[in-house]
Parts: sequence; C-alpha cells; structure tokens
Amino acid sequence: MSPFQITRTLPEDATDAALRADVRHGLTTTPKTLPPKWFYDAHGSELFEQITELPEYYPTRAEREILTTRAPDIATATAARTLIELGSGSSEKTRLVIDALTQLHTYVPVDVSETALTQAGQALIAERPGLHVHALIADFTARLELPDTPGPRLVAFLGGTIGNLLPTERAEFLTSVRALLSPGDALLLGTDLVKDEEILVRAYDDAAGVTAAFNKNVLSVVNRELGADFDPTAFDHVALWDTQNEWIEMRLRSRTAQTVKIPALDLAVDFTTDEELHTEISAKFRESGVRNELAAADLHLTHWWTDEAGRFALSLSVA
Ligand code: AVJ
Repeated sequence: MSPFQITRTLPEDATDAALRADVRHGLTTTPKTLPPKWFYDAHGSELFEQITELPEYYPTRAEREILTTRAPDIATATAARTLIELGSGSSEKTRLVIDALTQLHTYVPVDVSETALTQAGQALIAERPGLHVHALIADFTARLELPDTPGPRLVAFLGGTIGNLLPTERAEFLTSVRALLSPGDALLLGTDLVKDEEILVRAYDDAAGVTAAFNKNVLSVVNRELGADFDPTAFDHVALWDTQNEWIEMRLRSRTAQTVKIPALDLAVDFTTDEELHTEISAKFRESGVRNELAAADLHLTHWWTDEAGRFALSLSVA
C-alpha cells in the first residue's frame, strides 16, 4: 500500500453550503457575526503565515520554543505510534514532534485544505522512509472516522486554535476528542495564556496592518464565493480585550451607513455607522482553567509546559 493515502470525509460541496448558511445566519442576527474559519482561503492562509512572523505576534514562536525543548519529553510520555493532528495546515511545527517520535507508525493530518495536506504529506514521507501518512480532508470539529492504525494514539491540536471556540463549543470539542482515545492515549493541546492587555491587543492589531488585512479578507471571500459587494476599505479593523471572558475579539466596524448585496443568498444587509461585525474570538487561558476544561471531558492533565517567558502553554493530558 502507498505510504500516502488521503480520505475525503467532507463532501466537495459541503464547504459552499456551510459558507452560505454561516453568512445568511451571521449577517441577519444581532450582533452580526461571521465564524473565523472563513478567513482561510489561499490569500487568507498566506496572510496568516505573515502574521506568524510579525514581531507582535508571539504565539507561534512561543509554541515552537516549547516544542523544540519538550519534543523528547512528549515522545517519552506518550510512546505514540499514531499521531493525529487536527487543523494541521502546513505541519511545520509538528515536524518537531514527528522527528522525536521514533516509534511513530502513522501520521494522520486532518485539515479542510486538500492542497496543504498533499504538500505536507508528500514532503514528510520523502524524508521519513517507513512512515505512513493517512490524511483526512475534514473539519476538525466534525466527528472523525480514524484509520485503523496501531496505538498508543496522540492527538495534537496546536497553535491555540481551541481559543477560537466559545466555552460550550470547547466542551463539546474536547468530549469528541476524548471519544477518539483509549486508555493510554493522549492529547497535546496548545493554549495561549492570559497576559498584559497591551501585549495581547498588539498581537491582534499589528503596526504593519497585516492582521487588519487578514480580518478584512473574510469580506473578499464572501465577495468571491457569493458575489457580494463588500468594500473592505469601508470597514475598520478592531481588536479588543474582553476582561470578563478573557478573550481577544476581532471585529470589522462599518465606517458609514451602507447596504451590502449578497446575490447568491438573495440578501441585502444594512450596516449603520460604526456597526460592528464580529469575526473572531481568541480565548486566552490559565492553567487551572485548562485543567478543569480537560477534566470535564474526562481528560487528565499530566504535563504543563510553557515557553521561558510564560506566554504560551502546551499541555499533555491522558484518557
Ligand atoms: C490560528 C486561531 C491560533 O487566534 O491567534 C491570528 C488566528 N487571528 N491573528 C489566533 C489569528 C488573528 C490565530 N489562530
């Protein structure tokens, strides 16, 4: 059998149907909202790559520092033979874990982007003879059917992307991850940590305006996919820290009163001056909170690793 397999669990047209449903619902409720998953078309993914290199955006570098230091500990603690990565993207940081997992039999990257999966998967098998890659084209929040591969299993969810989910969505998500695991299996979770408000806000409102462009890109996605006539220059990028919820919120604030037409939905959407479209939350965590949320899903924290500066954490929990 080929060392590279790819399975599509997401129907080709599911993405289009989901976008339509999200846009119709999100732009007809108060406050208006669009889920952050629609940021990531080819241009948005490129902008996100640029964000990870900005001086203000520390999470990627902090997580890479932890992975570099702790990959041997992760390998010893898990002895994983199957690594499942949710939202794998380019798999760049994951290579640090894969390289340390000497007993690894199969890597299962899960992503909605077939291009990213094929590129990363092919590169990996070329460099690691004997390793199997079974990629899944799927939404990481969906119920996954995993290939039959040897245990122990390690599920990795890196980057702090769990912070894009609301608390109730996180509980559901962790429960569905737990359902994939057997005794002795583990979850490696990346979480950005609560810190000084200025540092957080700057990470989501950089001086070069890359995050602003990333945020506005969702409007271009809706224009292209649904024939809408959003003018991205008619909106301002907003990043604010919600002290109560301990999350960053990104919004797009309408500079004027305007009406946007969305022909594919036969919809016209009115914005008042300064009306804000909510586009993303990025929750920040504390150790106690992560421990409790994991425990509520019957996952038990065994390791908590941070970078030297204490900005970001990787946790390991077991089923
Ligand atoms: C990819 C979800 C981890 O929330 O920090 C970066 C996305 N948004 N800048 C994050 C993002 C604005 C990022 N995650």
